Formats: sequence, C-alpha cells, structure tokens
Amino acid sequence: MDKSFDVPERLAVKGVTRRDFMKFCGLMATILGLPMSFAPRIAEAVAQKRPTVVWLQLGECTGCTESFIRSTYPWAADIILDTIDLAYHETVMAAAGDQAEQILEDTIKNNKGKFIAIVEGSIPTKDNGVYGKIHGKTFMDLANQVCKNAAAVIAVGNCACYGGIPAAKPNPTGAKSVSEVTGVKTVNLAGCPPNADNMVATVVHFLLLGKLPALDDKGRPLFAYGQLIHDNCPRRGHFENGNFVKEFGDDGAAKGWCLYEVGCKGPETSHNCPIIKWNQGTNWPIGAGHPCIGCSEPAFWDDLSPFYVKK
Ligand code: FSX
Ligand code: SF4
Ligand code: F3S
Repeated sequence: MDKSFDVPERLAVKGVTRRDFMKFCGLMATILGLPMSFAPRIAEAVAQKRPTVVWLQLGECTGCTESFIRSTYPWAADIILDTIDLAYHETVMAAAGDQAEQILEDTIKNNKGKFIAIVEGSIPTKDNGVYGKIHGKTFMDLANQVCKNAAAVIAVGNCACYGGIPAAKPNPTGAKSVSEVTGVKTVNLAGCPPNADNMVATVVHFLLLGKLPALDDKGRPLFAYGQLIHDNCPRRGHFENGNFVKEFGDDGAAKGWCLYEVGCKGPETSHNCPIIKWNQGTNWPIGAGHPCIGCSEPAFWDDLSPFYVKK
C-alpha cells in the first residue's frame, strides 16, 4: 500500500468531474452507514491505498464480475480496479495461459498473508474435484492455495458464499462454498448476483478503515444485509392493508400491490435492494413487479422455491 495517484486526473480522462467523484464518495458513505462528512476521507482512501488482490472465478456464471463492472457509477469499478493492485482476474487480466498462472504463483509467494482474495463461484468436490479445473489444477486445490495464504477472503455471489445454483439439488458435482472447502471464514457478499455497489463499498470500507465490515450470522456485512427486504419495501403498506396481487397481470399488479401471494420472499430475505436498487439505481425486482426470490439467502434455490408460490 504505497503508491498514491491522482483520482480526479484519471477521472477527467473519462469525462467525469470532481463533483461526480465526490457524489460517488457520498454514496459510499451512505451505503456504509457513515456520516456524509466521511466523503472526503473516502476520496483520500481511494486515492492512496493499494492492496494486492487475487480474484478467482470458479463454478459460476460470471454474473458477479458482470455485476461489479456495472456499478452505479460506471467508472467506479475502473477506479477500484485501478486503486487495488489486481494481480489476477481471469476475465479482465491481459495475461493468459502459463503467463497468467505464473503471475498467480508469484503473487501468492511474494504477498503471503497480505493480499485479499475475492472468490466468485462454488467448488465441485465430487470425484476429487475433477469437475472444475484451471490450468490442470482443481478448483479445490486452487481455492485452498489462494484462500489459506490470503489476509482476508471475500466471497462474492451466492455460489461462493453458500454453494448457490451448482449446489442446488441434486448437486451432481458435490459443489460447496468457499468456506466449506477451505475452512477459511469468508465475508459473504450474497446475492445472485451480488449488488455492485455493495461490492465496491466493501472494498472502500477496507481502504478507509483497514478492516473488513462487521458481519451477520451468515457472514454477510451488516451494512448491506442488516435489514429485511420486507422492512424497506415500498409495497409494505399494501401488505398491511391486505392488497395482494393474485396473479401476474391482474388489476392488483397494475396498481403495484404486494407480491406476497405470488411468492415474494421479501419477508425472509435480508438485503438492501429497496434502498440502493440496481442498474445505477434505476429499479429493482419488486419495483419492476417481480417477487423477491430470496437470492441473498443460503440455499434459496432449494429452500425458497417454487418461487412463484406463497410458502
Ligand atoms: Fe453464482 Fe456469480 Fe449467481 Fe452467477 O459469478 S451468484 S450463478 S448470478 O454470477 O456465482
Ligand atoms: Fe413484503 Fe414482498 Fe410485499 Fe414487499 S412485495 S411488502 S417485500 S411481501
Ligand atoms: Fe435478490 Fe430479492 Fe434483491 S431476489 S436482488 S434479494 S429483491
């Protein structure tokens, strides 16, 4: 963590003003539950700290990386990717093949106990992990090698946090979460995929305070998963008044009534979706008339399905 660089100067190249950058820092403060007065400190932290990060992609759909690079401010992910020393990330790194794997080996050796590991995807364990390999190495071996040598491990997406869809019944590959396989306690950014702004905020929290955020009993940061969807849902008044959508496309749906009877799992799902929304704050599932399917809860594919039925 040595080098500082001029963030406003870099942003100017992308046509982003200093004012926009400060707005981004204000948004980060809001998501993290910090006072607005922290915005200048966030700006400073983002400009100066430089932790080494290894980002693994295991059994997954790359939705987590896709989500990350579409953060609220499209350039925020760029800034974070510039701010951190992203030594290894299969989707965005320029190196490939032997060269990429050599970078990974060298990064682990030279930064033992100091780098941050970010992992997306679950890990197949059946038949000695043969169902997932990179460069001849099983995901099991790769995850153990990286996570056991990292200072901290952030699991992004339901797959890495809890097994996700690869671990749903009948789980043919014996897929497990990162912490189950490695024994390392992970910060779980749950969701399928997780929200980019929560991912960026977790990195900002680390840059600002030098530590990872406080977690709930499922390993999720409290700042993002401390409240139920149901508690912040704009349709809650309709729930209380007994105004329910009975089937998609009915009169209640047109009026924006509560989706509980068409399967909404908001009452048992913790996530800040109603507050920060998705796609640059444009909308979120319930806002678009779709019930919450509980994508930030462990084993939601099995435990909360069928999705369109009241449980
Ligand atoms: Fe899993 Fe991530 Fe769902 Fe996909 O990579 S959390 S399948 S959206 O994206 O791992
Ligand atoms: Fe609760 Fe879902 Fe109804 Fe919103 S739509 S009030 S989260 S049950
Ligand atoms: Fe997932 Fe429900 Fe939010 S489905 S994206 S937790 S509204």
